[in-house]
Amino acid sequence: MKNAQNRWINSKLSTPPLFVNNPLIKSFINNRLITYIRGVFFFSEAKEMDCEKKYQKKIVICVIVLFLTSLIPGVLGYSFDDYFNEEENWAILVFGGAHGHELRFRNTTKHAYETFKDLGYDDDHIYYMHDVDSSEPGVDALSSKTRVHQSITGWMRQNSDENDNCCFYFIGHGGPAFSERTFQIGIWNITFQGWDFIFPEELNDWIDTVMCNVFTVILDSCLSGGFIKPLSRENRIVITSSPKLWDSFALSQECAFSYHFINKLAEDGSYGEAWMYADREQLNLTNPEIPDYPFFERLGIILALKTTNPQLDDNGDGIGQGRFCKADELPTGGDGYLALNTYPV
Ligand SMILES: [Ca+2]
Ligand SMILES: [Ca+2]
Ligand SMILES: [Ca+2]
Repeated sequence: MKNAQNRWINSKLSTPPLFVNNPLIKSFINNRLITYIRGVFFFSEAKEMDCEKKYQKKIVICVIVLFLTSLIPGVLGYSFDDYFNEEENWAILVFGGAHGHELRFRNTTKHAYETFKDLGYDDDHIYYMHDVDSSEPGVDALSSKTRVHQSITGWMRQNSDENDNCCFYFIGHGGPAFSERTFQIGIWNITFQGWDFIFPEELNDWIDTVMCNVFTVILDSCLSGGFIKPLSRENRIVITSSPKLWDSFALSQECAFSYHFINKLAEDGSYGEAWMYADREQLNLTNPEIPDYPFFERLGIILALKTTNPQLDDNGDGIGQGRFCKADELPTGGDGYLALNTYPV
């Protein structure tokens, strides 16, 4: 059963058929086909009604004019998509791997998956990658850099079109990539028993291949703010649990940022509302959520959580918003308008 599922997944990840991306065919389908069909029906109805020759002539002229104007993009505004193209939502969830904190990462990714399901996503609209356990409910594949790459440039690119919304949600470790002079997120590759790293520029290149309405990237990892500048684009929301030079922290059972963020999404919050909620709730931390460590360790965690600083950019200028030790309200600094109005469903 699992092998059959894997074969199906592999087929989901294959390159899209040529016609999907052929601009000429897409343009014909989107802009012209409906017009031609309407013209032909119009003409055949007139013939059936057996109207006078002079009217038939006028109808032929009308159909020709209709045909010619339909060649000018956007003039008639009747689009195949307007009638038949659903607005769909696609999500990729990645549990990048644990190095310690396994339970928290695992719980967080599961929490995200179950919330997306409760919100109405079916398994055909979620691609869920897990670091070591492919038997977890809903898991499509074990995480690897290749899988992440293929899930975006294959599965998501093949499925999404211009009126759909996409989300890439990463939960795991992040840090500096000194040799590349940038930042990275880590993907544990169980086959090779080692870490793969994804850099912001390549993640951006992969996401750029996806056609959609709004693309939301959520990164819950240390130093994830380092991804904001390279990922920033128009119609793209970039949400990170921390700025580029600060860590992200965990509660007793889950990653702190995502725990609150996902809880707000579950209450039908938008991505922007969920970001504000997570920012505020981390500052309002209550003791039962803190791991049951000795006093000074607990104190350290409380201080760490109170200095968390989630970031958000959605206006494409490469600059994220979010202040240390302060609950931020959106919109601010030009960001937040898109995120406040974009929902997972
Ligand atoms: Ca669509
Ligand atoms: Ca910005
Ligand atoms: Ca803040």
